Amino acid sequence: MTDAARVLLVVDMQNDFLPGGSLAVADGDAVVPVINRLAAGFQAVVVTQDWHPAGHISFASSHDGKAPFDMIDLPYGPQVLWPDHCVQGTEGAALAADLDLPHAQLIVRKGHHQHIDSYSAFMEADKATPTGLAGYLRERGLTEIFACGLATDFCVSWSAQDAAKAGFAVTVIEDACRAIDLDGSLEAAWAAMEGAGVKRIQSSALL
Ligand code: VGL
Ligand code: ZN
Repeated sequence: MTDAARVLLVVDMQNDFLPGGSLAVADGDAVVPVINRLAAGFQAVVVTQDWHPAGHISFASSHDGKAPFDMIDLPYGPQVLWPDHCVQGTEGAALAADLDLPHAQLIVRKGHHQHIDSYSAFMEADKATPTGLAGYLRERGLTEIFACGLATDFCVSWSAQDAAKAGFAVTVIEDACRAIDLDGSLEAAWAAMEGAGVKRIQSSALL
């Protein structure tokens, strides 16, 4: 595989997932300089943004009597309820100010349907509605995906698994990610990613 086939997929590096944000991932800001260094080595860089309408179905505040991190059943399956986060156009939804990716070519916004969540950058949580990212990457001949960002056990993991299912070669750069780790979700995510054929490396392998 040539370098021209490689793309760095930078997942959800947004203020609400950083310390001080509404759904802060512990130590999430620590990956910003790592991602900036990694991105310098990639011709192709694609960024994702979690991008929910106000009152989104994944917000605990949208469900009477529910609290953040409760689970509910939706028509497409079980859903974790989150604090309100990454509401379209808000400062919380903006990319981390210190992210230095001037050469990034595409920003994929996901989770924008009121009644469907989307951890994955490829397929919404109903497992039926594609985001369009697979087609974009295929048309550009970008077949080898290196994924990083937040959170390892939700949006990075679901994106990596869906990409592998769609036929891409996928590697997650572990130290360029941080996890939410809800009830063992990080360990479960690595097992699921391994099962899907996703590779796991450290950034030192690329830097
Ligand atoms: C994410 C929970 C809810 C993520 C997004 O980016 O991992 N997690 N929405
Ligand atoms: Zn979200």
